[in-house]
Amino acid sequence: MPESAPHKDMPSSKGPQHGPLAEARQEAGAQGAGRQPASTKDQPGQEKHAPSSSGTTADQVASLKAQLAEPRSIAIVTHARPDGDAIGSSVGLMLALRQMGHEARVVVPNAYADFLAWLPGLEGVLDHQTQTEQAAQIMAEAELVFCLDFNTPARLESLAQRLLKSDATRVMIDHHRDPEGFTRFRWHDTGASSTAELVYGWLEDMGELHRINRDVATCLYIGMLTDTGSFRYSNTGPRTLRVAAALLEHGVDVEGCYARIYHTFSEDRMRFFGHCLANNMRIFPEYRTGLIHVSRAELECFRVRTGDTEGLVNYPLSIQGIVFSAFIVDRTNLVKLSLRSKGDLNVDAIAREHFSGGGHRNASGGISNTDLDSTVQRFIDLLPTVPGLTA
Ligand SMILES: [Mn+2]
Repeated sequence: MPESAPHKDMPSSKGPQHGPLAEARQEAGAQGAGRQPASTKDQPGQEKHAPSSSGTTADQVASLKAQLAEPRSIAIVTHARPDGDAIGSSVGLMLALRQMGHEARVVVPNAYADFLAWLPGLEGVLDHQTQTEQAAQIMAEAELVFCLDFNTPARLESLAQRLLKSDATRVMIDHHRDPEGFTRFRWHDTGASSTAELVYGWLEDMGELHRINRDVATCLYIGMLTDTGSFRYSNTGPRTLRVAAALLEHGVDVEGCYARIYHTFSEDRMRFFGHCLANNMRIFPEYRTGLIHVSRAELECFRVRTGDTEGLVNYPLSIQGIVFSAFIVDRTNLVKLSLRSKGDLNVDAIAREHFSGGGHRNASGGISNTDLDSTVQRFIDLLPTVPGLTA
C-alpha cells in the first residue's frame, strides 16, 4: 500500500463485519483506536495486579506461562485479507514461539498483499483458502490458538468455524475496540498502536524478550509501521516509539522496510494517480471539499489492478483548507464511494444516510445504485446540506 494509504486513520468500532461497513472498517483499520483503558471485562481475576499495559493479570500470565512450559503445537490466526499488522504480528510471534521450543504455524483466512511477500518466516504461513487441508490439520492439532489483530471470530470468515470447533486454549492479542469473549486469555489494549506492539508486550510479560532477533524484530516493526501510517497517525504514542526503538536495536533495516512496503507502485499505477489528480479532481473551496471520480473506461485504460486505487482518496485532504474528500469509482455493476475527513466531520453519518454504507467518523465507504455522473452530481448537491462544511 502507498504511503498515503487511508487504512489506519480511524477508530475501530463494533458491529457486523461484512458489506460496505466492513470494507470501510477494513480500510480504516485500527489506528486511533483511542487511548482508552483496556477493557478487562470477562477476564478472570481482573481485580488483581495488572503487570502490563494490556490489563492482563499476573494470574493470567502465570497460567499461560505454565501452559507454555512444555513444547506445544500452536496455531496463530489473523483476520481476512490480512494487512501489515496482521501478518507482521502473527509471523513475528510465530518465529518467537518457535525459538521458545514450540511448533508454531500461522493460518490466514485468505491471501495477504504482495507488498508483504518478502517478510521472513512466511514459509510458516498457510492460506486456508488455497491450502485448506493443511490449514485444517494445523487447526485441528493445535493445543493453543493465538488470535491476533481481530476481536470477533467473524473477521476470520471461513476460518471462523475451525477456530470455534477446536478445543484449543485461545489467546487474544489485539487492539480493536469491544473484543468479544471467545478466548481464555486476552492481551488487549485499544491504546496500543498495533497488535505488533502488543506482541512485544506479550513477550515482555512472558519473560521472553530475549527471543527477539532481527527477523522477529523486522516482522513486528512492519506491523507497527503500517498500522501507524509510518508513525504519523495519532495512535503513535511514547510506548510505540520505545518499542520501535527496542526493535531497531536488533538491526531492523528501516530504509529497506519502508521501501519494500511503500515504494511499490507500478508505472501504470503512478500514471493513473497523476491522471486522476490532474484531470479528475474537483475542489470546492466553499465547502472545503475535494472529489476524485474515475470511470470504468479509465480503469481499463490505465490497467488499474485490485488495490491500485487505494490511498487516492486521501490526496485532496493534503490541500490546505480541505477537510472532506470523496473518491467515486465506477466498478463493475456498482458505483462505489470512499469518504475521508479531517477533524470532527463525520463521514460515517454521511455514508449511512446517503450511500448505504458507513464506517468510522473520518473514514467510511458506501455504494450508489445510479451511474457515475449522477452519483457525482448527487454528492456535489449534498455538500450545502452537510453541517459544518461551510467555513
Ligand atoms: Mn492492527
